[in-house]
Amino acid sequence: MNDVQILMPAPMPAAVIAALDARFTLHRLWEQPDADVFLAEHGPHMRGLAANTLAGPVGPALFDRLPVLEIVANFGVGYDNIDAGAAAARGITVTNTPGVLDAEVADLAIGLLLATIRRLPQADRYVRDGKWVDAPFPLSPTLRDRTVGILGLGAIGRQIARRLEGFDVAIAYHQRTPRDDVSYAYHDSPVALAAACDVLIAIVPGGDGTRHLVDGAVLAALGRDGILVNVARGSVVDQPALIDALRDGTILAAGLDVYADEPHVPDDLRAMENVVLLPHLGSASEHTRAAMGRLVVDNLVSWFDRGTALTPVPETA
Ligand code: A2R
Repeated sequence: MNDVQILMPAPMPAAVIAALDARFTLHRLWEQPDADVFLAEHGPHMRGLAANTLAGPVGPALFDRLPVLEIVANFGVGYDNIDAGAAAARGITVTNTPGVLDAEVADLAIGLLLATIRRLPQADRYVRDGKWVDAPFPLSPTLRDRTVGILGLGAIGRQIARRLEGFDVAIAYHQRTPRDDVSYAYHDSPVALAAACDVLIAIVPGGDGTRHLVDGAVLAALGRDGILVNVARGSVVDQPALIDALRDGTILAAGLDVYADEPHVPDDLRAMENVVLLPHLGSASEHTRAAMGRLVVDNLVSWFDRGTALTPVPETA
């Protein structure tokens, strides 16, 4: 099995590297003094690629340099970093890590919602800054009596909805196809959903199909008491429009885990008191990252042992 050459463009967890080292000949591109020179010499032998968002775009330009590539195993459920259509056209299978992170991201979404609405990070800063001895922290907005809209009731969206059921709030959703297995109110566009709710949680995939799905019109429909939580991808929200909406009171507040140009967060956002900003933590626990890593390894092992991938993305299934 060690004659199978696997390329890893950017670092992954040590356990993934160790497991791949044990089964394959793993090439760490980031350790090469000149990636171009390395790819020119060794690219033609790479049959597998272990990718993550740090790897940069995985598409035709890279595929051209890897002519016998059979599989791209992505570390993450979102694979907007990979041109899956181009992979499919070349017969390359792409896998992602669905299922193993749904609960973790849903937990994070609920935490971010509560942190945003009850202003928990601001309150923590208040205590640390010694202000409590002078005056109580100002009263916060509430989750009580709100309708929460979920944009994308997929695997993670449904886990968010299940958790929200315990909070006694009304739940609504939008995606392109209504589900027949839930009783939440369906709305046929993002604007219609935003108009019907006062919390909007975005949890759709990134990529061209969802670019700026949350734009100025959606934020206006969400309204002055509205709260946006984005745990999807930064590309899903028109970030300049969001900054305007937060600044001029079009919406009340936002909880953001993802941004247009990570890890760069605009100064405008960082200066605002009505936002809670996380550094893309969705699946970032030791437990869940380990599970994701095992699935990356298992996909590669299954492919090269049995010729089948465990979790191919729909475009290449
Ligand atoms: O639209 P549908 O019926 O295909 O439903 C999918 C929905 N969705 C969209 N909704 C509205 N407009 C769109 N253009 C659009 N494209 C997709 O997003 C589906 O219900 C949901 C995605 O669900 P899953 O494929 O199960 O993804 P999962 O595992 O929940 O993850 C969602 C994303 C990842 O791709 C990462 O970017 C992020 O959450 O962590």
